[in-house]
Amino acid sequence: MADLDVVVAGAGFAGIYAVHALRSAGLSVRAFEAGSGVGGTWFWNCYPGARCDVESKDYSYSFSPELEQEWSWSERYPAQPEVLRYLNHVADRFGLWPDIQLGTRVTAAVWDGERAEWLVQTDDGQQRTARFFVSAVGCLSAHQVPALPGLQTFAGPWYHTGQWPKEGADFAGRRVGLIGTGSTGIQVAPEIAAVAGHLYVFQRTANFAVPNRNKPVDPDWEHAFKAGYREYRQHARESFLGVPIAGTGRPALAEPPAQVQANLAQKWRDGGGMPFLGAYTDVLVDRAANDIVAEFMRDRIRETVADPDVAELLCPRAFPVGAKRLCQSDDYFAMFNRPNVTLVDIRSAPIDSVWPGGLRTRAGDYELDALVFATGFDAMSGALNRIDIRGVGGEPLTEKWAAGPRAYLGVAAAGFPNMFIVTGPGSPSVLSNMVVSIEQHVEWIRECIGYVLAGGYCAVEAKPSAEDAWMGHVTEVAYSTLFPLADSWYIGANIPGKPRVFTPYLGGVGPYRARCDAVASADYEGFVLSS
Ligand code: NA7
Repeated sequence: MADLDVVVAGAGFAGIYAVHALRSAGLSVRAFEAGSGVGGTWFWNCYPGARCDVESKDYSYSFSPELEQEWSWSERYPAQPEVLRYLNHVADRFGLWPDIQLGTRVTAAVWDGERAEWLVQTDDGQQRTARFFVSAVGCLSAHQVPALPGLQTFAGPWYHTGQWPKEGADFAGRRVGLIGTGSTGIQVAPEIAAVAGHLYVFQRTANFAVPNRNKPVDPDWEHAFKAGYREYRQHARESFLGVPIAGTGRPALAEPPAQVQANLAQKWRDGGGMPFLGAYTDVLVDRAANDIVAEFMRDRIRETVADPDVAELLCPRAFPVGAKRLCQSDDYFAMFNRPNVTLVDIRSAPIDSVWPGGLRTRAGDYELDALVFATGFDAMSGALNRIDIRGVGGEPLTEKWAAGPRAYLGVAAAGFPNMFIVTGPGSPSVLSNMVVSIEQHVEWIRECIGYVLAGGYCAVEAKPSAEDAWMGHVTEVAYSTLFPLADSWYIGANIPGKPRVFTPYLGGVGPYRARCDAVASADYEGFVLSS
């Protein structure tokens, strides 16, 4: 008999809720978390300026009406320390600590077909058996430092934003080089510029950013909003993105141009990426509509950045707006008006190497005291691939995923019985409000495990044919949009040598939930249940 019903890998938003939900269903559960605290992404990404780009009222658990009423967010968009406080509060409030082992990384998980259980190993030398293995390792946990020749010779400190030191980094008066201008680079840059002697931003690809218009949460507004929280949450679950959005519901191309400009200007004043992109129905599927929005955004850069050459270099042109994660910042572009900030184009003159005193590009040397990498993650599959996971017949997951990550409904991989992946490849995950998608997956997994146990089965496994059909559908939906036109981490393009497979499901959170529910109602159609 297995030691546990379920081992959970990770204790971020997904792992925390998995422990609570599975334990509440009467199962014995143990979560192993590599960090010395809970929080996952929100534990590791503690760089200055780290902030969620989904509003706090949306980016929070809905499973407990009491929690929802008790907790008060201080800002429209929560900063990293507040998200971390919230997750610690959840762990306290629901008494989860006894079932979460911190500072312990899952190193291997091997399926034993004879015993129908997983043998899970951790880096402290433990071996635990469990009937089910639930991955809650997150979509953006395997950080990526580019292999720059000479990095080890650099005389100063260097950091990756996804592994930021808890004690912080001191940039006061220093010459700092920042590589990466994605969501993270755009958040951290103004914070560094505010204290550094000089900040050099090394830009390979210019990026779009909308204003946050972040502000404190007004207590009267909060009180009124919370009165309708339950109904709001239901709308969120049924919505496309996991956040109810009031768009026009019309295509931009069908509207008079002046009206489109006025609407976009209003969304710009309101702030926020999802409402801005969601203003019109055709922005992410029709290049002509997308170009209108992209040009509107380039105009905002031109009117913000004083030096026209710098402004032009900051104008994104390499991909449709929204096809890479839309960044949010109130002060990134204006930062380039500071005398202590220089934008360096490493598209035309790429980085050659690092030398002890700084960075060498093909155009020349930059003297630097510190380096910051905001270069992103091996997304979607990276964190799971770093665990030695072996399914039926000892097949490694890395081998199964050699041509790209895949899973039936984005939650279960054929050949890996009794294993579930919260927000796995092929589910809405990163292209939705993660908390809504996490709750949906955890609850679906809880029901599935309940079904297996109640039916006296020993294993549930996705059929290869169901997985193939599902991933075919994921691809088909993705290629009906503009998303595949960008070299994004959604498609694995940010990792040299990674197969180009569009991984998140773009069919919408509400329809996806309905599909998962239909599969469950049809006695887990597409799965094999074995006795
Ligand atoms: P992203 O969005 O993957 O951005 C990484 C940035 O780093 C991006 O500007 C990259 O340029 C740049 N990059 C990556 N590798 C290199 C090398 N080798 N040389 C120069 N520049 C490089 O990561 P983030 O952390 O910003 O955001 C990840 C998600 O976290 C975000 O989408 C939110 O969902 C939260 P590129 O564009 O590839 O030319």
